Amino acid sequence: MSKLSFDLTGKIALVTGATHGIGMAVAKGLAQHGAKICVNDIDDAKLEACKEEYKKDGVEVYTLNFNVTSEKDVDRGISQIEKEVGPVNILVNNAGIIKRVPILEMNLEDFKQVLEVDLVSPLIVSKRVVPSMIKRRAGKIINMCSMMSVYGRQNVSAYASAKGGLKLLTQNMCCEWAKYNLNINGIGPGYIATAQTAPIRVDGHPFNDLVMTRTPAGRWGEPEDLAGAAVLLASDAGQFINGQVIYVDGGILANFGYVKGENEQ
Ligand code: NAP
Ligand code: GCO
Repeated sequence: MSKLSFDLTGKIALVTGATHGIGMAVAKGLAQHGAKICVNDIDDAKLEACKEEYKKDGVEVYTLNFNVTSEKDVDRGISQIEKEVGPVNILVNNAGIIKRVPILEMNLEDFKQVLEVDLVSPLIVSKRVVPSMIKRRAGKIINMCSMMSVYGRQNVSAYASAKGGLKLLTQNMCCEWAKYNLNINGIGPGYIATAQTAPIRVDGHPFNDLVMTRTPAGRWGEPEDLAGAAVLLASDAGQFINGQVIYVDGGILANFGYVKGENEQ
């Protein structure tokens, strides 16, 4: 049996929205295995600041500003990467937003904005990158899904609708593009300690208590916990994984929940 290859040397990866958080950790993991990293954001200050963060781990990133919800901006951004770095071999659709509002209080514009960023933009960026991957008969797409690709919960209707849709979009991309030797998969993080969850992670917040009781591993995930799944899905070692979502959740999806104070027996 030939040696399993997790080597990404010579590969160009675009990780959207990776100036911090999960995207940065995933990008650093891909870089550790040899990939050249491209990072976009919509905030020039964050793009500038992230270079130093990446450099601390020896990673020289190529940064550029484009908005993943705009087809025109995405075309400009990908054309710039193709011209200045090379064709995208690995695309991680990581950029995302969340709005925590009860359905009856959420205005339509906010609902649509979440869908635009979390569901439509992975389609926009993938559609711009995939023709070149098809021509080269090689490419990896990783869509950043969520626990909310499987579960609902109060106040995140737009986000859950988007992430549930992203799971099925991932499966449909697989159905149409796997025959060209492309791998399209998702990662479903559990509850991860980033800026996005900071408001619900404060000590004593009921949601923090819920995560601690629902997560068998008994902790919030760290962004770095996601890098291994990304390297697997981006590498030849994951060549026959397609249309899947790998949940990196400390056991949440396996667990109905503990009764507080329950004895161990
Ligand atoms: P985060 O800290 O909010 O980072 C999201 C990134 O996306 C930011 O860099 C943001 O840029 C960027 N972004 C937002 N809108 C954009 C746009 N229109 N164009 C380009 N970039 C845009 O979130 P995170 O916690 O690292 O999460 C990253 C991904 O994992 C998201 O898709 C999220 O839904 C998903 N996820 C997170 C968790 C969790 O527990 N944290 C769990 C499951 C899934 P700015 O900072 O400039 O706005
Ligand atoms: C929330 C959290 C979650 C996480 C993640 C879980 O408010 O429910 O922010 O949605 O971000 O998606 O996988």
